[in-house]
Amino acid sequence: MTTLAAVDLGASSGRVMLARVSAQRLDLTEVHRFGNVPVRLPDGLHWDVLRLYRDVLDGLGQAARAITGGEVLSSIGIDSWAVDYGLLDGSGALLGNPYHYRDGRTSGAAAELHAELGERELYDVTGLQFLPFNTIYQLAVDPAAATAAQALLMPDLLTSWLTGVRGTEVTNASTTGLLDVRSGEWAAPLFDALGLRRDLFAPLRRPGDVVGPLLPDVLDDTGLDPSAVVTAVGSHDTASAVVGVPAADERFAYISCGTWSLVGVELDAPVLTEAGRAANFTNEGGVDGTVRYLRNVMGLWLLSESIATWNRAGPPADLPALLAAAADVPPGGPVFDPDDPVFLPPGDLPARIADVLRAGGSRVPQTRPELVRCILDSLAAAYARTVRQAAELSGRAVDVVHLVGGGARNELLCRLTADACGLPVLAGPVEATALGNVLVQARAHGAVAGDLWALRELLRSTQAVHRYEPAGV
Ligand code: ADP
Ligand code: LRH
Repeated sequence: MTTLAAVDLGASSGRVMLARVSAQRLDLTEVHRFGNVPVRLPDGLHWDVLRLYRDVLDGLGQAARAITGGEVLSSIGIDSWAVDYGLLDGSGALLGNPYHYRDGRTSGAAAELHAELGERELYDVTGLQFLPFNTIYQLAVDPAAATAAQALLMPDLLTSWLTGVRGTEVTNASTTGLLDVRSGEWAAPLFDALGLRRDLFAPLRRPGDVVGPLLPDVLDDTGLDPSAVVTAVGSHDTASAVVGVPAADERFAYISCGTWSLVGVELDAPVLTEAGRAANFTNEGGVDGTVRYLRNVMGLWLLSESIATWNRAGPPADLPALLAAAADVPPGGPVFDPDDPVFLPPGDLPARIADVLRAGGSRVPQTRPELVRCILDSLAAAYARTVRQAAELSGRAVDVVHLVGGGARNELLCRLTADACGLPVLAGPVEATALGNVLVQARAHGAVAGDLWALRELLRSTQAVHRYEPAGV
């Protein structure tokens, strides 16, 4: 049995999980969970990266204390949300607080870059969907980028603080808009066009590569044994989440359902058609050279930011109670397009949803449960549309939809999704990302063997899923 730790940083919360893995066993225990609360400064919206690092160290300390007897922690893997980065100066010091992808400074950046480089041409090189906050657009408006010694994506930044080793894990690099989708290497001409050094990002590394041991200060801080190493995983959380999908064969679609909902299929090779580009489908790099052909759907952000809005005005809203009341709202209510970019920035989402509904001539929900139901109906419709498009655009037949992440706790959403898709929804694991993270480490350290299907077989024999049949089938 091998003991491993997964650090999984989502946009709304982070966790450090302890895993015990063998060929027949996969146990996951949460040792530390913490909020990920961004901070608005006069110059924009930032991640509280030092707070996050403090929580990572505290979580690893908890992991060290949770290990008993002769057990040793072999390895640690870190994943986080994509696209964001920290800049370092020549001495390795962080140049300012990393920006949050929801910060508004990139508005207009894409249009300017597209006028210069061409939107189709960019897609043809990178295969990446257009999101206004892709790293390439952030770097284009970042005055420090041209002079910085190095840029590190968020999981790579935390990895470098733990180990002193700098690298860029390739699944996350594929979300920057600066990686060539065919070669899997950095697209040097794009760096040149942006006036960036070609070696701005540290060299690429792959999931399963051993990064190195922990620095002495980290050992002091956490009480971990010096034999522990950090191992690269699918450091883009969605790459790890898709490893953690307990699919039986390739005829599946996934909804990685958290702050965002990432909806698509897993392929062996990118699809770079004009139809796919026009539908804003992306080809993100997965573990073992797989491709995640998917589209971002705005996700449970719509719900969490609505609740945050209500909480600013009164006593805290209770999510399970709201969902129970939303289940009693009759079907057939109003729906809106969750992917309207107006919903991206933080702030009063109920007001923006009402504006969008009004503008489309739809009835505006009058109560909180009605609004929650409207959000969930709209998400389920968007999931169904996107699953259908993913299958059509890729030619991949889909028999089942796996819904993983925090959204798998939302029974109403799972039921509505099964009904809208007309397909069974298999919900869970909730912690698919942490499971995908530990499985890649476990394989790298010899605790399990085989391809992604062998890893998923272990998931299928150890993790509970809940099946939702579509109504009327
Ligand atoms: P991320 O990794 O992006 O931070 P998670 O996968 O942790 O997101 O999912 C967070 C979401 O899970 C929340 O926004 C919430 O909608 C949903 N969630 C969490 N707990 C529950 C619950 N008990 N019931 C229903 N939904 C839940
Ligand atoms: C989900 C996610 C998603 C990205 C977004 C920035 O957490 O990594 O895959 O598009 O965050």
